[in-house]
Amino acid sequence: MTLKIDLTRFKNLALDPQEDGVWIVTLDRAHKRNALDIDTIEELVDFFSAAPRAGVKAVVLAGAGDHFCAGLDLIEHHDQDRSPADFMHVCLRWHEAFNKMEYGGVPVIAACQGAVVGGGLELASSAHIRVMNETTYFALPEGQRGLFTGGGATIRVADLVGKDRMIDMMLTGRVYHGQEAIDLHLAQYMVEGSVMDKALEIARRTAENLPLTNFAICSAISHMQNMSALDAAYAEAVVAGVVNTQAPARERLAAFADKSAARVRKDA
Ligand code: 1HE
Repeated sequence: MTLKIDLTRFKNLALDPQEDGVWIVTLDRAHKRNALDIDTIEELVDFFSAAPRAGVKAVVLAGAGDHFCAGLDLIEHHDQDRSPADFMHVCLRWHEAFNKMEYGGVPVIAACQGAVVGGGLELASSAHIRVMNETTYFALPEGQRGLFTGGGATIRVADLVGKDRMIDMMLTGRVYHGQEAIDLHLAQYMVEGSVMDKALEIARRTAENLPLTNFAICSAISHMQNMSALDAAYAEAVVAGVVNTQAPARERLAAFADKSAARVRKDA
């Protein structure tokens, strides 16, 4: 069953489906540096809930303007003067959106320019691949704002950079950019120039894989990281049983056998 995504429902996200099944999803609040208000989070929940059943083969997630995302909408948070229970529920919606991204089975490539900070880094770290350039910088300014992370940084950012570095980022406001950010796994690709061009190139490449294979890569690995090694090995065998016997894989195996398939080369 293929869902249809109603483009007219989205106001804070600009959706741009390409012919090859890659969708460009842009946080479209440049005037607020793409800060995440509750409406944007709900649109992320809607889009990433539908994407795996709507034939979306890969997503490029970008921010309009010079910055990827300034994190929590601090003005909305201030104006709403939320109760602890209210903000807990806000955070649970963030988790809903970001878990749909990480566990949904559709490759998400974040095109990270400018500020990727606070909740913006929580969003980017829910993507499977992050591309950066010379303008990109990563930080967790929550500590300086009198706040704490609430969108999964204690899980995903700590996983990327290590608990000790995350604590330092939050205590001191330390900012990472350039090669150091790559070395810390905050991004996997550094480009000169357009992060969008590189993110699209990567998305198109991933979209050439079989959807069920991408589903396993962009869902099973994350799930298995949450399991004991014994359970993960069992789950891996089950997933491989399903994926590695899928009918379309037979064509690819036959192409390897008859030597028409590309070989793995060091300059590929
Ligand atoms: C915002 C936000 C925001 C900008 N919420 N409105 N996040 C932060 O602490 C980052 C806060 N933002 C910044 O440090 C800077 O704005 C930027 C480095 C991202 C960009 O600087 P700049 O000079 O290009 O823009 P600006 O002049 O600071 O802001 C332009 C407008 O965007 C301005 O609005 P205007 O109506 O006065 O024009 C800003 O108010 C608005 N803006 N960032 C609301 N974040 C689930 S818990 C997650 C915890 C967090 O994420 S804490 C947030 C951390």
